[in-house]
Amino acid sequence: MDKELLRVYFIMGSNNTTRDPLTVLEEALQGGITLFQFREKGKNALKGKAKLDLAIKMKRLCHAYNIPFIVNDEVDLALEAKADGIHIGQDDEPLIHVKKRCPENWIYGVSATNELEARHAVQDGADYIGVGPVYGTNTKEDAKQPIGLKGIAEIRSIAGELPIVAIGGIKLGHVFNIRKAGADGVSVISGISHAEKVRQTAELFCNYSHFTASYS
Ligand code: 3NM
Repeated sequence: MDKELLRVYFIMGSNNTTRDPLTVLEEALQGGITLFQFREKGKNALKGKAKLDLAIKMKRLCHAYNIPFIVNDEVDLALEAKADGIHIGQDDEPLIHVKKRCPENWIYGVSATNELEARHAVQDGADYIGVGPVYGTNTKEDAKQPIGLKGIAEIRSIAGELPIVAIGGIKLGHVFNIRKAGADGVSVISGISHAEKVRQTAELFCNYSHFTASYS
């Protein structure tokens, strides 16, 4: 995959905002996010048809802005919504199984917290690795201990040419150091979905991430 897609990877479910999630997503798209992941999990998460309907609406919106639509964890939902890819965690169905029942041209992402998990992700043929949590986060209930910038650098050295994206507690002020530590971009939930001005915040994330890339 083109690592530029990871520059600002926005993730959201309906419970990551108190506003209309489609409006929030559209504002983030207007701000220039480069990839989107639908992650409908946790308290008050939608289920069944309501979840699929939202996924399809979000996919259409992403496609109107030429941005790929990725689904978190749920392979069947991703297939039904005709997503562009899937992101799987360490506790989900293994990537090699998932790949057997999904289109070859999809984007396949895998989470890794340490070098061993990253090594497996590379061996199993991930297109990118989501590395984290870099900082503390309140968004993911079962988040592991933060791995910091050192953790990014360690996984960068394992990943070789494979694109990596940092996740967990990322705010605007972190972007420079995260990119310098070797990540190709930042994955953000609350830093964008809870922002007072979503479009402008997404735009700043894009500018910061772009600036660091050209600076290094
Ligand atoms: N995965 P926020 S941390 C979804 O470490 C997710 O794999 C993580 O949300 C991991 O940007 C996380 O609001 C939550 O901190 C990210």
